[in-house]
Amino acid sequence: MYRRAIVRPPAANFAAGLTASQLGAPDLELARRQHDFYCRALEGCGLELIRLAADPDYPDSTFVEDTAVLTRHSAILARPGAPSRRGEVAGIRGTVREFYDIVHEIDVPGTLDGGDVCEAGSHFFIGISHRTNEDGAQQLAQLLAADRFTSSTVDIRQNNSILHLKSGIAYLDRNNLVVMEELAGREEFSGYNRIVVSPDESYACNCVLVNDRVLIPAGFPRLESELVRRGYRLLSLDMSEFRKMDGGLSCLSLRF
Ligand code: CIR
Repeated sequence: MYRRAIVRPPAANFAAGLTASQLGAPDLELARRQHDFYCRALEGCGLELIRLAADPDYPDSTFVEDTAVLTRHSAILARPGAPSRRGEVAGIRGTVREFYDIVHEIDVPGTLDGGDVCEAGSHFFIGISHRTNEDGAQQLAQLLAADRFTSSTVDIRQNNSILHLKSGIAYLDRNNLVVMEELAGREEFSGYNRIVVSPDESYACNCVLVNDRVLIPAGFPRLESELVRRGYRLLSLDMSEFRKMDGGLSCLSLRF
């Protein structure tokens, strides 16, 4: 069960963030409204929100998930692979320390984005991407091992359609893994009940189980019906403006 989540609304210069999506510029007002709905959905799932102030020094800082990995034992502050995002970690360190006694940090030369880290019960998948390097993944794996978590890496550097590992997979519960078609055949995922998502719905792979609900981006009816068929209760959220900035649903919060 999650009790809390850290969120940060988009800043006025949100549109100046990194993106390769070619979906056009985001509408700031709409992004703010979508963020409000997202926050209300988390509260509706029983979470207390820790709301950070918008930070115009970092236009991508609304994607708080990339700055840390929070487990039930400790917090690991990430070291984002994009130089323009590295300073975001300083903006979350104090908040993380308020809630965690044990706070580790990924060090040079490691890079790690939280969006590349997928918790699946007591196992963690760590994506090696254009943001997370092998050194960062190794550092995280060692920190997790000290807390008796297992982990394995998944190299997604050849999968150009996704930015982070969690753009293409989501672990729900009961061994159920939502996975984009392109990654579904990977040996790493063979032991899971794979819910395979077709390419036209692959943005919805980035969904997240928050207590008794699955939060899912709106507009992906086949994945929705498949999840409902498997007994999940859904909350669908319009994510259009975050998608324009390559952001998935999970990256708007750090849940713990
Ligand atoms: C970036 O390129 O870093 C941001 N514009 C989007 C980050 C999205 N984060 C995520 O999927 N975990």
